[in-house]
Amino acid sequence: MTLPPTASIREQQPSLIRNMANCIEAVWQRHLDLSPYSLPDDLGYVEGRLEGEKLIIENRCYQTPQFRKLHLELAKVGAALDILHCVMFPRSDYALPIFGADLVGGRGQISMAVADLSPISADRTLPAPYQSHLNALPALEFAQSRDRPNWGDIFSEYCVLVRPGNPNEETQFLQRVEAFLRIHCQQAIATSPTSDRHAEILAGQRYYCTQQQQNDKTRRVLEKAFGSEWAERYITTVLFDVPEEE
Ligand code: BLA
Repeated sequence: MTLPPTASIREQQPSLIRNMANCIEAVWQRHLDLSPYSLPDDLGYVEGRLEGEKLIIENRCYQTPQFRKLHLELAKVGAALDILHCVMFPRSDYALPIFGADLVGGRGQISMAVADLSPISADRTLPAPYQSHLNALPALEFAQSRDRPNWGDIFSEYCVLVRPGNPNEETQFLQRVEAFLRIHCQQAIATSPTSDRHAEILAGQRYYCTQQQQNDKTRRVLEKAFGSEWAERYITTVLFDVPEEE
């Protein structure tokens, strides 16, 4: 599948967000067999208003034989707030971790960058081949790490949660995301579907979504622009929809 031309708001976002969006789509396209995934009609492209500024949300979604949903979202609130959100949900017959990333910035500065391969197995560890590839990556150096929120027990020991302070730290973050994605796609295509772990996989994915839905910072932005009912629907159907039995 050929991806659509670059989305319009991407050009107006800080370089780390733009570069990361391009990187995510390039790795997906290089490694995976993408087909379209339809969001509810009214939720692909959304505009609202937040404190007098226009909030724009652009979503891109795909699926593949291994992934139920690949979601890349870019959002912008005037000049004040820029967001990249990305989650890769595996299908329930693939015992794969969940890749997730969130970048939040405003007025040229990224205040928070997080990326992880989060385990979903009952023992809450990553599959051994993931661990050996991740252990081989170079050590990271960031001046400002950020504390995990209380719902952040879903994240692995490899989670990067930082405030990047300069171009070198931005590059380190981007390179780590690229490594996560490369390892993840390579592992995913080398993995065979299982028939006996559906319940465990679904429970792990449900817990991941339940915890992410506790992030009040995301909810607050969406509630202020679109109201609480809309925010709840968006969080539970687009950002972190709990998977159904397949
Ligand atoms: C934090 N997410 C945030 C923040 C905002 C948003 C405003 C606070 C930034 C800061 O403290 O500097 C907002 N994020 C959004 C909005 C959307 C979004 C509005 O994606 C979508 C429309 N969040 C995710 C994913 C992860 C994630 C996939 O969506 C991780 C894999 C993590 N976001 C995450 C974490 C924080 C955060 C860990 C910090 C929370 C905290 O410090 O309390």
